[in-house]
Amino acid sequence: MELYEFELSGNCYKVRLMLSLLNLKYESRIVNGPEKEHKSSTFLEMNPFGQVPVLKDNDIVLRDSQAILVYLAKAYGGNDWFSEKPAEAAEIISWLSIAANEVSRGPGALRAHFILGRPINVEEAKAVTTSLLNVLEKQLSEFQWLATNKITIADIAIYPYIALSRQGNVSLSGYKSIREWMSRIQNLPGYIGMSGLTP
Ligand SMILES: N[C@@H](CCC(=O)N[C@@H](CS)C(=O)NCC(=O)O)C(=O)O
Repeated sequence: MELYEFELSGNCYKVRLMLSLLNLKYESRIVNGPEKEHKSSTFLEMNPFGQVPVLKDNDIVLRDSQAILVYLAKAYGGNDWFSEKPAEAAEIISWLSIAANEVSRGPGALRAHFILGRPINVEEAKAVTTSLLNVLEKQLSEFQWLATNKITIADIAIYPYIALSRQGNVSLSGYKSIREWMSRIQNLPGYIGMSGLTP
């Protein structure tokens, strides 16, 4: 497998983490962001949206970190990480949607603003973040994992930008259950981190 990625992207880290938890070998292809390699015609053939991550598995080319998690779980995760039960599958997918929406518009946007200087509406991103963290805290004070009674790709989809939230000037000090959930993830066999993560 080949992973086209930016080193500092939380969405790319999400895929690296999943590959590592599944003990899968892959080659990292670092895409040259400053030179806009992700907007080149060769790259746009793999992902017309011009974004990383992209995962190639032989002749299968996949874009979008959430979709890649689904693929890895189904292709290589056995019966772990996803669920065939309709209600559980829907619950997992609802968290994948939250990863692409609230997580991205909240802690993801704040991090991009404070470390990369991306212009955003800071007040709006902070409000999205606070309401997201409150929902996560409540869920995780009642359950060990987000979607089912064991870890799934829902947890892996949400984890990176929550664990990186300190880089967006977001404090998790008032969120005990979220911090305990993060440490459960950090203790998984095969876990890998990235720079900037809250220990
Ligand atoms: N929904 C996509 C979002 C991907 C995304 O936003 N990628 C960013 C890096 S984290 C990117 O490639 N940005 C460059 C651009 O949009 O031009 C996913 O989850 O993979």
